[in-house]
Amino acid sequence: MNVETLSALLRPCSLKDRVARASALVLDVDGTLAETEGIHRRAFNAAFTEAGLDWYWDHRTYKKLLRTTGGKERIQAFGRTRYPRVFLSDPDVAALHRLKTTHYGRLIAQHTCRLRPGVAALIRNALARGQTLAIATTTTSSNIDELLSVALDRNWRNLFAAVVAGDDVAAKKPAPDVYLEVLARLGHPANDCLAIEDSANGLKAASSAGIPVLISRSEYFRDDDFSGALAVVDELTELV
Ligand code: XBP
Ligand code: MG
Repeated sequence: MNVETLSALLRPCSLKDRVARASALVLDVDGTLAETEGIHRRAFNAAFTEAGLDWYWDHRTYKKLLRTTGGKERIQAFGRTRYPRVFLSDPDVAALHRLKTTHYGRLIAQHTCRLRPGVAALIRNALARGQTLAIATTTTSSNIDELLSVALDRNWRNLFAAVVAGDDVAAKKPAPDVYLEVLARLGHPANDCLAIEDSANGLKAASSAGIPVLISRSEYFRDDDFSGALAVVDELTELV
């Protein structure tokens, strides 16, 4: 047996062990649990139309805009660069974002967005092993509920010891705030936990909080720089 074959055989096993040994798994939502960013994009566009704006974010534009985490911040960043003479106040942005959030809920309900392969098994196995589960996400709290009550379980909240969303903290990813808040609520040492993320911003956020990170590559962030991650996989099926 050559070295490549041997390491290919060992790698998935040691990764699975690494997942099983963590005291807590801290999960990102968008891109990691489900491919939701395309639905976020459609919800933003529906909100722009409803508000009478002629803005439209195509796939390419949205990919660039995703560098700015958080929907309100993304709207503000787009407005500033594309329409510097138009002043969008914080209340204007908040109102537009509320429209977006309503459209997102409607679209998620309509399309019954599925969990990505391996996610349900990862959650099931973790609970069976007695591991703690938590969520650290940038998205709006109600979006987690819209998604997981349909895609996971109506009582999904009971499965997670801590759920921290973007507006619960002062600064969104890549700042470590959501992860630091999860650690504070769980009381686990950072190094005993494992974060599962799909973006470089998420990797930076969790790493800055001292949590080792596994990356599950997603549609919008496939080509991000993931150096510093424990491992990068295409699907969580590789870890269960
Ligand atoms: C997800 C995001 C979110 C969503 C939109 O990042 O950046 O902003 O795109 O959600 P991550 P809101 O997966 O790293 O947490 O519009 O509700 O802010
Ligand atoms: Mg993500």
